[in-house]
Amino acid sequence: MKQFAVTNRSSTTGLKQPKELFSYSRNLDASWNLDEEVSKKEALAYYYFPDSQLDNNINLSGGFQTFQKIPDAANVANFPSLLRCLQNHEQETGKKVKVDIITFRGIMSKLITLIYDDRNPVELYVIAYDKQLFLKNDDEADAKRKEEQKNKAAENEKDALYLQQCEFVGYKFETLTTLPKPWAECTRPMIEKRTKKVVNNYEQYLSVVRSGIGKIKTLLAGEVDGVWDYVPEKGEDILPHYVELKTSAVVETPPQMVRFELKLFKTWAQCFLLGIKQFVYGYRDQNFNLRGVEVFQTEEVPVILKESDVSRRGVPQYSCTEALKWYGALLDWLVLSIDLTDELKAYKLTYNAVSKQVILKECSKEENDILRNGDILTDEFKQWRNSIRK
Ligand code: 0WD
Ligand code: CA
Repeated sequence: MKQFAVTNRSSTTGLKQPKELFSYSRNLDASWNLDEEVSKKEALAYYYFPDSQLDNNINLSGGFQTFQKIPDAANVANFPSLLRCLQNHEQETGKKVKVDIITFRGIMSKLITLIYDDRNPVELYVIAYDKQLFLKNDDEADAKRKEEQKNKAAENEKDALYLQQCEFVGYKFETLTTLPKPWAECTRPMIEKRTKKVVNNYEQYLSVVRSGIGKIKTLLAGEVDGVWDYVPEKGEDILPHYVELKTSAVVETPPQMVRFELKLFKTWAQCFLLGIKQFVYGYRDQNFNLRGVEVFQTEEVPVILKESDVSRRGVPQYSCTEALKWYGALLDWLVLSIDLTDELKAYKLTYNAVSKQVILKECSKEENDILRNGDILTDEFKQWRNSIRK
C-alpha cells in the first residue's frame, strides 16, 4: 500500500497546451458514433441564446415528464469506444499516442478539485499497459451510493422528485440554449420551438484531448456541450471554440456566493482540463424559472476566486494555482508509484477524507482480469498495440 498526502504540492506546474486529437459521439439510441466527421457534423450543438429570451419566463422543469433518460448504469465512461477511436487515430498517424495516462476528464476533475472538495468519494481502478496508465472510475461503487441516496430520498416523495428535477434542469438548459446546426442553417421553428423540444441525455459529443502538467502527458476524453461561435477549418485548433453549459440556483446571499465559488472552481477545472475557453451559467430560482444567463471566461476564474472578498466564515479561498500544484504532484507520484511495465497487476486508488491521504492498493487477480479483458482494455486494442510494439 502507498499513500500520498493531499497537502503535497509540486514546485513547478509547467502546463502543456491542450490539443484535440479526435472526437466521437453517443447517439440517441445509446450506440456510439466513432466517425469524427459525422460526429462534428451531427452531434455538435451550437450555443445560441439571446438575452431577450429571458423575458419569456422559461421554466427549466418544463418537459420533465417526457425526459428521455439513459439508464444510470449505461451512462458511464465507456473505454471500448474510446480505445476503438484511439486505435483509428493511431492507425492514421501510424504511431502510438505519446502519453503517460489515458482516462476520462471527469476523473481528473475529481482529483484536481480534491483539495477543496472531498465530499464525492474517489474510487478508481488503475492499470499499466504498454507503458501507459489507464484510469477508470469504479462505477459499481458509484451506482451503489446513488441507489442509497435515492432510497433515502424516496422516503420523502417531494425530495425524490426535486432531486430528479435538479438533474433534468441541466439537460433542459442545454436543449434550450443550443441549436443542432449553425444559426444560419436553422429554420425559425428550430430556433423558436426549443422550449418544447424533448430533452434527452443519450446524445453527447466527446472531445479527446492531449495535454499535460510537468513531465506527465495525459490523454483525456470529455463531454463537450457545444460550440461557442463556429467550427474552424480542419487542422485549426477547435478547442477555443467550445463552450461548457452549467446551471445554478440564483446567487444572492454571502453563503450562496461562497457555494457558487466552489462551483466556479470546479467548472474551471472541468474546462481547463480540456482547454475550453468559455462557459455559461444559467441561473434558476426555486421554482426552476430561468432568471439570468452569464458567460465566463475560464481564464478569468482564478482571478475572480483570488479577489473574492465575500465573508467566508472559515471556508478557504479557492486557489486554482494550488490545485494545479497538487494535481502535478499527484500525477508525478502516481506514475512513479506504479511499475509501468508490470501488466499482471491492477490497483485501486481511493481517498481517505479523514487521514487526508490518497491511497494506492493492489487489486485482486479477479479485478485485474476484468479490467484487462473488456472493462478497460479490449482484445482489439491489445491486438493493435501488440502489432506495433517494439
Ligand atoms: O456517474 C456517471 N454515470 C458518469 C458518467 C459520471 C461522469 C461521466 N459519465 C460519462 C459521461 O456520460 C460521458 O460519456 O462519462 C463520459 C465522459 O464524461 P466526462 O466528461 O469525463 O464527465 P464529467 O466531466 O464528469 O461530466 C460531464 C457531463 C456532465 O455535465 P455537467 O455540466 O453536469 O458537469 O457528464 C454528465 C453531465 O452531463 N454527468 C453525469 N450524468 C449522469 N450522472 C454524471 C452523473 N453522475 N456526472 C456527469
Ligand atoms: Ca454541462
